[in-house]
Amino acid sequence: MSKSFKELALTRRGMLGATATGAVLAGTGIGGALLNSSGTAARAAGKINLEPGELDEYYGFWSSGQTGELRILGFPSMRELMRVPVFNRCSATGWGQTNESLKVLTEGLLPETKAFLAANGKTTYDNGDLHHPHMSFTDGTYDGRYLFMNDKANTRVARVRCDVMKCDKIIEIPNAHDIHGMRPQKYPRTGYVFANGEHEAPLVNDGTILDKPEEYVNIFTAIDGDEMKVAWQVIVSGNLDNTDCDYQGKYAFSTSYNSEMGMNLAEMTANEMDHCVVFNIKAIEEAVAAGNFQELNGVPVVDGRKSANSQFTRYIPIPNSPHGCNTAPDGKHVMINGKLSPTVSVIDVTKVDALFDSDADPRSCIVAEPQLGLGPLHTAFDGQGNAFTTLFLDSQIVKWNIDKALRAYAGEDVDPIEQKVDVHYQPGHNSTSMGETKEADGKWLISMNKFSKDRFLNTGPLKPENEQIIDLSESELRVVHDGPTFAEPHDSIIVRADIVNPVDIWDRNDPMWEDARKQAEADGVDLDWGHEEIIRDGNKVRVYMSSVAPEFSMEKFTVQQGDEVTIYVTNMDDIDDVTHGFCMANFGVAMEVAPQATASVTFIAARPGVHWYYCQWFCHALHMEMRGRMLVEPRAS
Ligand code: RUQ
Ligand code: CUA
Repeated sequence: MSKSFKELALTRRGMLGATATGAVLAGTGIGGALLNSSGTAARAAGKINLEPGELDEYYGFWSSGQTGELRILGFPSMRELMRVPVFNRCSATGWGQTNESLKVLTEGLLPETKAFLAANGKTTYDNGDLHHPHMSFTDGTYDGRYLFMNDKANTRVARVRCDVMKCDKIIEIPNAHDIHGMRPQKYPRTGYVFANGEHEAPLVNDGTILDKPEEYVNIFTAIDGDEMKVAWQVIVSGNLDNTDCDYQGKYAFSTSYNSEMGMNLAEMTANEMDHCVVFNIKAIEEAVAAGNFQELNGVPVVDGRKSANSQFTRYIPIPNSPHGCNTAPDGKHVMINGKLSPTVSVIDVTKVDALFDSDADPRSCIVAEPQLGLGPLHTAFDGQGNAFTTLFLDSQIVKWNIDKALRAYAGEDVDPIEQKVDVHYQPGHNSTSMGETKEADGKWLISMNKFSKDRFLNTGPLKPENEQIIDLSESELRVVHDGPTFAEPHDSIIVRADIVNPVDIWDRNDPMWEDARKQAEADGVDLDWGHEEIIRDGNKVRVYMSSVAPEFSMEKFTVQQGDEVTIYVTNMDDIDDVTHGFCMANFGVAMEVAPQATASVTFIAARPGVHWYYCQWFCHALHMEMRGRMLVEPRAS
């Protein structure tokens, strides 16, 4: 199977010349025809090429894969608006270096991880693999409170506050390994964030059991999204890939490409059928409330393996190494994308009760299984009864009608496939505007293609990915925009702009700056304009200063070689967009200080001499003059 997977991709690649040329020609011709007098492409769904100063209709929240950050785009213009560092180290903002970010990055780590990092001379990981960003829900649609995202590389889940667009919590998930699929609960609200551990390992992974795969398990986790604490976990049979949940608050669903529990490719792809696990949320909650669980690393864990015969899970056989898991906005159907099978299996959630209540055949909840093409990975929706599935191997998006698929499965002679569109090339995820909510509006679709090959100027062996937009309001679907992106967005969500309302300046009392405020209070420092204080506390020195463009309140300060210096900068500007920075040259220290924030950074003043600090965010005509000196007195030896 693996061989043909590769061969198919190569064959497809060989055929691309003709396809690509055709698309380019079509693009020029039709695009030209669509230009209005001002040269702007006007479309029924809205405008892609905005006039200078025009705003987008949607926010796009983008993952960045192994870059580890969250990206904010304007959609459909695809203009990148912001990068929010999460699992990565960010040179511009000081994320991973400021005391505030280090707290977020370290406080949720498990004790053994802290010890492991310390042995490697670190306090935190500085990489991550962020695949799936999803917004919190209330009553089946986005509520603008939080964004949640996974880290496959280091088994974490993070939360970004939508009011300030900064990460405020990161937790490491105990017992599980390598969080991949992740979705927030849709109803009644988030609530839970469901997270799949993808890779198998012994339940207690302390080295006692090593090369005995028959004793490995996999873990499904429900996180309390308000508290950012693990609520409970379920041991499952097989591994876990992607997940989604229903619109009723009863079930979550996860795909498994390795029901075989294989450790190599041949073993993992041995069976024709793998499965989708259904999690019975109420049954699990009841068991946890009744104390029927085993506690492991402070977390209630229940056994949902096939052998446990519990009411916690059911296993629905699905062909063949399924990947994506997507609930339709109709509130009724969950699409399981077959990957090595050319099919998408459609689960009817109203038929899932019977699996638990009367032990019905697990496949009895499958109500359609259309053959769509090669390599179906993910499905998106227009809210009008149509589904759009990415075909990785065919390099296509297939539009198909859900109702027709149901009828075909019931025996009627009807073809559910409406259209296939070539994309360039090898799509993974796709997303539609508001498509994973009950408010799917059917306007736009983005295809997130893993390869761009010949679509952009050559950047050498490492090429960007290509994200292509399809205007769903056109009767004949075609690609209307190419967008290169850096490593490696997997997934995205497209959110109506009115749902997202960030603030312009920080609240001085924001929890993000709480530690700094408390320390200032303890030191008797009033964090107001003009404050400049140096508090000496043994070999610890705390330096407090404020900033108003284009000045720091302190033009110089003196410390001794070897002192542990903490710099607190309060940005007293309360004007929209006047962000300052603090960079201590040749100390590897830099941070962002946005309006009304009090950011802090700590370092050892191990170098004697004169050292300049400067504002590294352009803030004023006299920004270059916004600087000062740190004088480090040599220690008498
Ligand atoms: S996965 S290309 Cu990490 Cu979302 Cu499917
Ligand atoms: Cu302050 Cu530049």
